[in-house]
Amino acid sequence: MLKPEDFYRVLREVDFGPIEELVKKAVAEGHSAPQILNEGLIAGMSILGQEFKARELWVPDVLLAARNMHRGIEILKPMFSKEGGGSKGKIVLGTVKGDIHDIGKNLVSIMMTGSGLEVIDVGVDVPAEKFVATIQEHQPQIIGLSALLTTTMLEMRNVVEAIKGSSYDVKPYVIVGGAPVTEAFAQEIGADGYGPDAVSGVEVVMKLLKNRV
Ligand code: B1M
Repeated sequence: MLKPEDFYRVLREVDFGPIEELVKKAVAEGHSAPQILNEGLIAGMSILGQEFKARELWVPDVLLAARNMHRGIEILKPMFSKEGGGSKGKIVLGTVKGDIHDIGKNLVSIMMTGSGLEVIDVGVDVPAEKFVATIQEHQPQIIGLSALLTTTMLEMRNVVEAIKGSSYDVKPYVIVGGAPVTEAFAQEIGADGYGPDAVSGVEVVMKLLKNRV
């Protein structure tokens, strides 16, 4: 049984040593990568998020935790990336303008790569025009948007409108996700799909790709 408090504790450490040790110990004990991710790292980060909200922690604490979280995910990455072979489809993935949160987006990227998709990660704070420009540059079947703030999720509507209103003959599907995003919001802004978590994100993409064949 994994304890979120243990992960919370190592997420707050200055050095990588404790997080590496805890994640490796959980792997050695036979926990699966999704289990370590959800019941350990994300659950620990959730405690931290509550303290951040209550102003018991400050931005530098959270930045430190983000660094540790990325390190933990790096260790788990090979366990997710099991499938090889040709690409099943191409997705451009980014966090929308005004938003620099990237832990969730990076997880989505790992899960998608592990499922055989080619992922082009355009980073964080990405304006609508840049997403549109990727259509010509990369010809993706899907564009995936992530947002973590109730303010920046509104930018998703602009991106969807810019893509749907672009002059390209074949327009990519748009899928959205991130903590404040809901299915109802996705429908309201005209997105083609919504993923509440990284695994569902992959499922939605696979379903959409089947439609396009
Ligand atoms: Co920020 N932050 N933050 N933060 N931060 C939140 C989001 C917040 C909820 C904290 C809180 O108050 N409780 C709050 C938002 C409040 C709101 O809008 N309602 C908040 C705030 C206010 C802010 C600032 C404004 C703080 C400030 O400066 N005063 C500021 C904004 C900066 C900006 O973006 N312009 C800010 C800054 C930061 C840091 C830089 C310090 C850091 C980010 C570091 C980084 O990402 N590199 C940070 C962090 C770490 C958090 C919390 C603590 C953790 C977020 C996280 O990584 N969660 C967060 C509190 C919380 O969520 N508990 C908080 C783990 C991650 C795995 O989950 O990203 O939801 P998530 O991804 C999931 C799903 O959502 C889904 O799959 C993922 C895996 O299952 N998913 C998709 C995500 N994208 C998807 C896309 C898909 C499909 C699924 O398809 C394309």
